[in-house]
Amino acid sequence: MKNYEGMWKELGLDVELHKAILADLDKKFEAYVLSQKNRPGKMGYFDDVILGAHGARVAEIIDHKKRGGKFIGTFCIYVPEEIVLALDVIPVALCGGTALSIPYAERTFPRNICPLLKSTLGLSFSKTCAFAPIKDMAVGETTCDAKKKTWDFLSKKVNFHVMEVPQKKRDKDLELWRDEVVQFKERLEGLTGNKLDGEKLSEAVRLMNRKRSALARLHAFRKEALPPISGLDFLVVMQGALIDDTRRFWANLEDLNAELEDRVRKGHGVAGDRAKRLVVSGCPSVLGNWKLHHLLESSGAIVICDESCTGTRYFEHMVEEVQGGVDGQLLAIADRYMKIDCSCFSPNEERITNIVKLARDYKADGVVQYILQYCHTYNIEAIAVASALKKGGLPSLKIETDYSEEDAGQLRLRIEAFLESLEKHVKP
Ligand code: BJ8
Repeated sequence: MKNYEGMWKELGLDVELHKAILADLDKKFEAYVLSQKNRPGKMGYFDDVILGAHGARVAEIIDHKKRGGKFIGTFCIYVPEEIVLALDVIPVALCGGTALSIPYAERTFPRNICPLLKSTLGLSFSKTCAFAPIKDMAVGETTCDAKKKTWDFLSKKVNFHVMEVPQKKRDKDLELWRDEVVQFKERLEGLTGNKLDGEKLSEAVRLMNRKRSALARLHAFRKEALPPISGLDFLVVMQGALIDDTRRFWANLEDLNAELEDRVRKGHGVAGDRAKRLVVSGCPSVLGNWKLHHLLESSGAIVICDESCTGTRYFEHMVEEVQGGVDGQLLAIADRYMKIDCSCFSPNEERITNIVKLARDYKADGVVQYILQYCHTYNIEAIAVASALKKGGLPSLKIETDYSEEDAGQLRLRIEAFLESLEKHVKP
């Protein structure tokens, strides 16, 4: 693989620490992902996306900027990618999935905020995020208290835009969100110096809908009695979806889907038919975080559905293609993003109903609720989720953890006990 040390140095990174973090990620990727047996050949592209995230992708964005384009960092799937792409801006999710950067965040921020946020901040504070020095703007959103207050802090230091995501879904909340989407468009127009063009917006809507459909198709293959792809590999694809070039990603995903279709035709699965089928539901697992999926699948289960932002929440619901100009299309975009059922909404009945439905549709043996430590919204909502699952005759296990490996042994014991209990459970 090409050496990017010179580029990192020029970007002002702490090259030695950056190399240590990448070495740790590569080691985990090798041990958890690449070592899996029976992987689809077309996963090679997505492996490269992950392994090249801090090198090749950064170099590509620098080239884009040299040609006059802009680049923004995001932290959440509420940021409407259609508008970003239509203005020739590259979006990349900057959420951190490594434990190694966390101590650098804890020097300034409280320890009791979620590992995703601390990892993200730590990468930036320790000068080990190659995207940070090249971003023209960062876009945050008000989905949880930790994020909201963090954005206040960061807004004083870098060019930052905050989108207010409402906490309820009444008509007046939708109005507020629509307005937020328009303001975001205006902020991006200011950043790029370009007016949003109707044709380009329609093209971006079609492209993003194609990307979502291809991801939904990939996810649906996992309904098969013998799923042709592991949960870990699905996660790798999703992590790539948040950082890679949209068009290239989509084209490679179509190739992967064609391979999986062939596998299904030949009855070629990645796990035996005795493997327990699990839904993972809750917090996202971003690049660098393969912990839970690895623990589950190396304990003999197969993850057949991800109800998270690195899963269904990212690609559910299409944007309606609207004729007749930018304004109408912006409304349709806002309406689609408002359908995302993050636990920041209250009440959030649709998410709870959706989890039960997904578990049934995917013929799950059980559901694992994945809660990042100190993520209060998912953690508290987990009570209602568990009770709805129980009512539906679906066993569930809640796992609350961080990015460290310290609890891996204990988690494995709990997972094994859960899988054993599923052996005795009679499906309704
Ligand atoms: S839409 S899940 S990507 S906010 S895990 S930082 S919520 S304390 S990441 Fe998320 Fe958007 Fe919601 Fe999805 Fe806060 Fe929870 Fe941390 Fe989170």
